Amino acid sequence: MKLNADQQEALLRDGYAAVPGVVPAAPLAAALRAINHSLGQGLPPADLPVFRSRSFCPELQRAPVILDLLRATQAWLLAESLLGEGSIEAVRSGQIALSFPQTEPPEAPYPHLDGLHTPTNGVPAGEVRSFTLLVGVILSDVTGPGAGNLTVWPGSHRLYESYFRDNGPKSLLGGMPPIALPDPVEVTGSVGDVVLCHYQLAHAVGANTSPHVRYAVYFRLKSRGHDGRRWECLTDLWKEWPGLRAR
Ligand SMILES: O=C(O)CCC(=O)C(=O)O
Repeated sequence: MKLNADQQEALLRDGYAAVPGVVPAAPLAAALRAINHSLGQGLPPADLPVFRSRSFCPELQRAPVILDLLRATQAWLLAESLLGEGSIEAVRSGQIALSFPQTEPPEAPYPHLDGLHTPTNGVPAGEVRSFTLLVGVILSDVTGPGAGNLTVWPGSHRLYESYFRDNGPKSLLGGMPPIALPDPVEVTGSVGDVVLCHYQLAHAVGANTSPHVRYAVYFRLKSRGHDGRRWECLTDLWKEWPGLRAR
């Protein structure tokens, strides 16, 4: 399974591409069942800030029922078509990303790159835990805005690449590059769709003023040896993407 020409173009230009109908019904149902069972055990309110920034249902993050959404489906072949067959480090956990309906008025989302220290995300200060490709599996329909959508700033990956070329990649240790970004887009999709994002794409979770919980699972994939190349990748966006460079 490969991206079609439009999807490849979207990934290059915008930094993300949505691919419909990648994950079949059985693994989706198994994952949702496990997640909902876990939620039925109760959510300790004190843990919510960490759950939001790391993962809900932490006991499931390494469970086959979650990992199989990626490793036992075409999602893995899509990732290999981009990063190279046999070129992806083993993926040992997924992030169970839930967005519950809010009662307060929506606020504008704040763009971030993953792997920068925050008080709740477990990343130590002074480190950047980058990766290559974010694979999002949509577990509940997100058909319009305001439903806890993955929100992205299209093209921000290229703007940041220029910024890091001018200011040095380690400037990221000081926080998000202070540059103006284009308007954000709330990504929509249906159960079983996959969203592929370049690491360097600014993103956030959007407000959820819908009546429904938004369910998604995210996997953070590294090209083999990424940690040794992480700073170079910030100034050379497609260094670890032979499937896109070869087009
Ligand atoms: O929940 C989402 O859709 C986005 C989550 C996110 O921004 C993140 O985990 O870095």
